[in-house]
Amino acid sequence: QLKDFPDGFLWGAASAAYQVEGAWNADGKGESVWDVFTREPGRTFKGSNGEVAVDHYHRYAEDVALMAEMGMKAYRFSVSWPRIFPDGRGTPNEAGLAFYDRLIDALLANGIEPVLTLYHWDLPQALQAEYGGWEDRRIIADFAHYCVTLFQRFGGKVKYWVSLNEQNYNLTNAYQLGTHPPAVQDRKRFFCANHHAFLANATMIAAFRQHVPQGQIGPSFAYSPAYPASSAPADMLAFENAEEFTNYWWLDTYCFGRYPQAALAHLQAAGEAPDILPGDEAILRNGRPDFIGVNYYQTLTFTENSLDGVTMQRINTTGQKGTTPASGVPGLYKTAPNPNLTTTNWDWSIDPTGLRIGLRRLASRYALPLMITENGLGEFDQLEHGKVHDSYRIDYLRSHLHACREAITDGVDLIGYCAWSFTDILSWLNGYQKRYGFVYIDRDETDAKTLQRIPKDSFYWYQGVIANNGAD
Ligand code: BGP
Repeated sequence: QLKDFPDGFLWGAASAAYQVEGAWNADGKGESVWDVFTREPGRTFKGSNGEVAVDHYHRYAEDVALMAEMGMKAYRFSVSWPRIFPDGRGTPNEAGLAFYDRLIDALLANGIEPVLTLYHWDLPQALQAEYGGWEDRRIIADFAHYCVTLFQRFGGKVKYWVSLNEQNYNLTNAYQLGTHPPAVQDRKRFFCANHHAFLANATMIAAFRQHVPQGQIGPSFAYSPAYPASSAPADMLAFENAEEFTNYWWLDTYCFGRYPQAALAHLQAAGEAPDILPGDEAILRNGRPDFIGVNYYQTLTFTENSLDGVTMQRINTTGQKGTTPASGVPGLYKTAPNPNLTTTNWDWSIDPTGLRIGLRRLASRYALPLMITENGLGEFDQLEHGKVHDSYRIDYLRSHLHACREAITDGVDLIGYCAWSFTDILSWLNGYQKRYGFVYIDRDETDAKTLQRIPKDSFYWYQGVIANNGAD
């Protein structure tokens, strides 16, 4: 007998500023690193960018009305740092703050809990240009100043805060794969940028305790639980290595304030470890979150990697199935296909049981409440006679919600579920063709068309799920 979702469960959906807002230079907003990066040829799918996106900045009232119609209890969105501080720091831009006041007030008026993400990758370009963004310790104070500005402004009405969205995925792309700005491929710089992000995160959480004592804060982590490709000891070791380097490097540091030991020893020997200064460990220990935000899309399976040079992860950005090669770190691990799982067109494994396993692992290791801050299916949707019949998305979400109930029955303290995403949005590297929303948006890569909002079949299905508190 499965347990029910708890009363007050946060049934929601999510978005991120750069992916939905558009209005890239409206009302005093400064440039973000993504505004600049997407203008460089070949960086994104068919040159798609977020200059207009789905124009949520101007159409937020219509979007909130649709959320209310769906019965949503929570909406996770992010604040654009350069909308608040066009130069990254200094005096806040009142027009930027006022936009988020309007959005938050509209949500609250409709009984929708705002879940505010402080950072979803749109770093002010000014800070990247001035000192290299996350690679410099000055980012710690600038990020704290930006966050405290938001705590003071919105702390009275926003209870749930997400600190950094997918530091692991974003900085891996930015400093190892070279696919997000600043498009570097250097492991030493990668671990250095991460170290500063950890310090910035912990510093800001310490400030949060003073400014928003009744609030709850935690990171959103791109969590792909690892499997071993076989029970061969070499594969088990590769799996352990992958867990430390792809998951616990971040999660242990957020939650325990220290790096996992074997991974740190390896990096020190390889000359790739971050420079840890006296005092850093005390700062990290002071930043324990209230919950862990889980962005779950897939599990990854690992096998041994002899020193044959499979290094860089490759990301499928076309939707052509079966085009993603293995990736990993020589001597430690590399990915392997999992013959037990099917995949999406972008080669992401579909594994609801992996979600149950992952939630249990996190609950046991960290003893914190968990919130699913992203989960969803990116697909090529078709508009047919004014409707989108996305039964494949309903199947995906239904099976993952079932896994959530199993995890709750296993004792996991799960407080919310924010599907990715509410409307269709810009996918960072995949353009507008990879759609996730409950609400279809009439636009394509370069043509913003009408931007009309059209609820898909999944919209009405999720409406029923929420009305029945998860009984579908
Ligand atoms: C996460 C990001 C989201 C979103 C999602 C889907 O990594 O936090 O911003 O983009 O993944 O990814 P994609 O758009 O690449 O399919």
